[in-house]
Amino acid sequence: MADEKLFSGIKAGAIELKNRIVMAPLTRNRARAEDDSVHELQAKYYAQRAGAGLIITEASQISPQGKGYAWTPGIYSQAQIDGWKKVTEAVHAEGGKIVIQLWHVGRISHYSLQQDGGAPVAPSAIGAKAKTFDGEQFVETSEPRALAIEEIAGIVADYRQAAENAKEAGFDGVEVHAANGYLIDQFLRDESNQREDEYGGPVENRARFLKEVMGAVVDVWGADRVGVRLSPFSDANNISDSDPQATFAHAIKLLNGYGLAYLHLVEGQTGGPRDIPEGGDLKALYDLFDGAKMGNNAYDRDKAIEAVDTGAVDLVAFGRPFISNPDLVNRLEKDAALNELDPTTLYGGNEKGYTDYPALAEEAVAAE
Ligand code: 8OZ
Repeated sequence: MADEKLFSGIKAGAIELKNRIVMAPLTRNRARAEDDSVHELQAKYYAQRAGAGLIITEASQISPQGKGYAWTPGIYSQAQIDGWKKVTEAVHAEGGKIVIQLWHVGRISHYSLQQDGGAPVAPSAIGAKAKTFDGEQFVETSEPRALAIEEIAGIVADYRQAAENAKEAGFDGVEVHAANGYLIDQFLRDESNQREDEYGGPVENRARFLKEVMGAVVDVWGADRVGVRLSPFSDANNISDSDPQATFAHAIKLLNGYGLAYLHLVEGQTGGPRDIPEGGDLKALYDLFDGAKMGNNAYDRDKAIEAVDTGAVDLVAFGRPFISNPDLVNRLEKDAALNELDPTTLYGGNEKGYTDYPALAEEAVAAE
């Protein structure tokens, strides 16, 4: 048994983790096409990965309007709640912990994915130069319309209801997805948010939507079962800000006031280089937060052990390694080899490249 701190237990708020290795949220586009619900296939996939100290589910839309890609799951209908119940029960039966990532894509959507075929919504009517997948092909995201101020409370109410639904589905908590150029990130940044009301302008205003969403979700769960994900230095989905250090310092100071379970940061470019731009200081941002810090992006075993040992972070989220290694924690503990990822089965499809990656023991048996 490896005795590095990475493999030791920790409490993130009220959530007790058996180790500090987290399964990052990973979009896999295998929900049922007819109702965006998960089912036995996802229950098996997540249960296989219950060795993680914590699983964060794939991003899950809080409403039909919050959807931006084909076959991503929702958490707003009874069928979706019932599907997620299968997942949480399967993960708990294997001794794991699981939170659901609450998602609204904002402008990263396409007419064809919106319930009424209408425009996706955003803080301002400014399109992203980004692509989405509509079920047949990759398409340019559609021009969004600016949300009327009266509509914003309705979206906050959707977050509240989704948080309630997550409770009914048996999760251990929720993570608010405020990263990667989706709706909350669009409000935070001064390129995508050019509103002239109290949700736009100075950072205090741009962070108002985040604050209202956090308030609603914390109301449902208690702060110690709520985490949040930010990607301060990522330009994922064509997002940008004139001063990300100042924007995210403000956001994190605000978040720190709640006593959340954890702060989850994408370190550098989402799914890309870990580089931080000129004027950016990740440590300074982490230092503004008193609770558990979770780091993500291109960690390997050595880097994760070191980051936890030095106290740079308390938890490390692994993404792609968890796709191809259901028993990733066991493999990291043993310093065993990792399975290669098949990039052709990441998004969409069935059990191939999803629930058929072998664990170590199975591999040994298969090799005999
Ligand atoms: C990959 C493909 C589609 C969506 C994110 C939810 O970047 C996503 C996502 C990732 O946060």
